[in-house]
Amino acid sequence: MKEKLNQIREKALKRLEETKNMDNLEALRVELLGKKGELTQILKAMGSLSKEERPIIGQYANEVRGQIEAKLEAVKADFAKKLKQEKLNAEKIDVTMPGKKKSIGHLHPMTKVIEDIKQIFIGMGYEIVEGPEVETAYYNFEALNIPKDHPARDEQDTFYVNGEGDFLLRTQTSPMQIRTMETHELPIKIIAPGRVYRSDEVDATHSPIFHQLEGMVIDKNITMGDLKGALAVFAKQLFGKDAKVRFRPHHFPFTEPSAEMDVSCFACGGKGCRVCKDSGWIEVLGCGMVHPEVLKRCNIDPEKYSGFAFGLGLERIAMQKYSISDLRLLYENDTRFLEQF
Ligand code: 2U9
Repeated sequence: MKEKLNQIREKALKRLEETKNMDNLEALRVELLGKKGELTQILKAMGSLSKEERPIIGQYANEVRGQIEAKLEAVKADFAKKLKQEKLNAEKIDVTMPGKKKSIGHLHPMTKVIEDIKQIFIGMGYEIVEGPEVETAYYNFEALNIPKDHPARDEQDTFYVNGEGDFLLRTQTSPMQIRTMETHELPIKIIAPGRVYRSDEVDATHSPIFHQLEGMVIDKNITMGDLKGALAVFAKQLFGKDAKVRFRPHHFPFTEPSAEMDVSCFACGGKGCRVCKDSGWIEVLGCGMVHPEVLKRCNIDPEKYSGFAFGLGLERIAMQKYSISDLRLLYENDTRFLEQF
C-alpha cells in the first residue's frame, strides 16, 4: 500500500511540474484530489486493512495528500506570479502618447448675457432682486398704472392661471420693483432679472417665454439726467467704450416721461450696415421716470422722492451681441449651434 502511495505521489508531483497553465492545473487538481481520484479511492478502501495497518497507512496517505496539495499551491502561486508579470509587461504606460481630448461644457449664450449685464449693474452698486413668476394681477398691472381696459391685459398677451383673471404668469419683472418699494427702505437701487411670459406665437423674434432685466433707482432728486448717465455707462460697458446712446420719446403706462434708448451700431460704428439696417443705431431698451401714480400706490411721496426705471429684453441683446438671426436657436439646444460660443 505504501508503495502504491509513493507511486501516486511521484506521478502526481511529476505531472504538476509539467502543467502548462492555470486551467490545466485546476483539471489536474480535480483528477488528483477529487472524489474519483486514486488517492481518495485508496482512503476509501482503508476499511479492508487490518486494525494495525489502518492508522499507519492512513497517516501516510494523509501525508502524501498534504505533499501533493503543497506542490499544487506552489505551482499555482508560480502561475499567478507569472500571469501578474505578463499583465504588468502588457500594461506598460506610454507617457509620450497624446491624451484624449475631453470636451467640457460652457455657459449658454443666454446665461452669459444675463451674467454680464448683472455684473455691470453690480459694479454700479445695484442690488439684485428676484421673485415669483406666478403673480397677481395687482402686482403685474394695477400697481404699474396699467388700467383694466389696457390692451396688455388682453387674454391674447397674458397667460392667466385662473378663470377670474387675478393670477397670471408675469408679463414683465416689474412686480418685483413694486414688491421692493413696499418692503424696502429708501433709497432703492435694484435690478430685477428673470423669466417672463407672453402669449405670443413662436417666430424668429418672439417666444412665449423670454428673459427681461429691469432696473429702478428711487431717491431724492433723481432726474432724467441720472437715467441718461447710468444707461450710457451701462451701454459702454456692454457694447464697448465707443458706444454712443440716444433717447427717443416713447410711452409706457408706468413711466412719465418715457423714452427708448438706442446704441450706436457696434458692427459699423454708426455708419450704417446690415446689422443696424443702415440706420447706424440699434434699439436696446425702454426707460423713463417712475410715474408719480406708481410711487403713490407704494406709499412713496412723489413730492419728496423721484426715480428712474428701465427694462430690456435679454434675448434681443444676446441676438445682437452674437449675431444670432433666429431666437429659436437659443432654445433648441442644438450642440452644433451652442458649441460656437
Ligand atoms: C416700476 C416702474 C417702472 C420698467 C420699464 C421698460 C421701460 C421697457 C420693455 C423692454 C423690452 C419690456 O422686455 S421688453 O418687452 N420694457 O421698455 N420697462 S421702463 O419700468 C418700471 C418698472 C417697475 C415700478
